[in-house]
Amino acid sequence: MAGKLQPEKITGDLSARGLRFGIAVSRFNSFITERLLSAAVDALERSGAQGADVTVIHVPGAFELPLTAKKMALAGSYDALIAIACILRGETSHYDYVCSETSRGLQLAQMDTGVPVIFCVLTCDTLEQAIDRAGLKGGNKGFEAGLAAIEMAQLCRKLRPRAAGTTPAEKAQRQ
Ligand code: INI
Repeated sequence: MAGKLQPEKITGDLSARGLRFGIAVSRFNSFITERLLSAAVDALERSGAQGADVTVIHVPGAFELPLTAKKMALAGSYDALIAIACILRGETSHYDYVCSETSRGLQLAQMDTGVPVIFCVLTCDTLEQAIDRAGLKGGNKGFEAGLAAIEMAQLCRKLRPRAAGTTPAEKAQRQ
């Protein structure tokens, strides 16, 4: 008979107490990015993060986020990182290069280091679209990023490699 098996479920809870977070934020389009930053810090604080456990680093633009995130991850001081920027489409193809390299670089940073890097990068056609996502109609993507950082930090703690000799297969072999 099917349907009896109860799978083990692993989830990251939303308590930030005792966790350390790094936030890299772009100065470009700071009217938007500072609002995203405030909301991200608000989410961490309301979930129990202490002031000393949150570090904010400002960078010139979105394109500088991947290297900054990777260096922060390699420092070993953070359970999760948040990368914040706002990229607005202009008249040339510059937007496409900045978007693709920023997203690719941030994904590489988390895959190379194993430290979660939350993608809080708005990619918008208009300033109005960005404003909507930084505290107006579309909520605030910074707050969502703060919660995602906590969840991923908690999840990654639970997914740490087991010590040698303690996997279920190894235990079964000894019996
Ligand atoms: N950086 C942004 O964060 N947002 C933008 O909209 C943007 N535009 O449109 O040019 C932008 N450009 C700067 C870029 O991120 C780098 O800082 C710059 O090229 C220096 O490397």
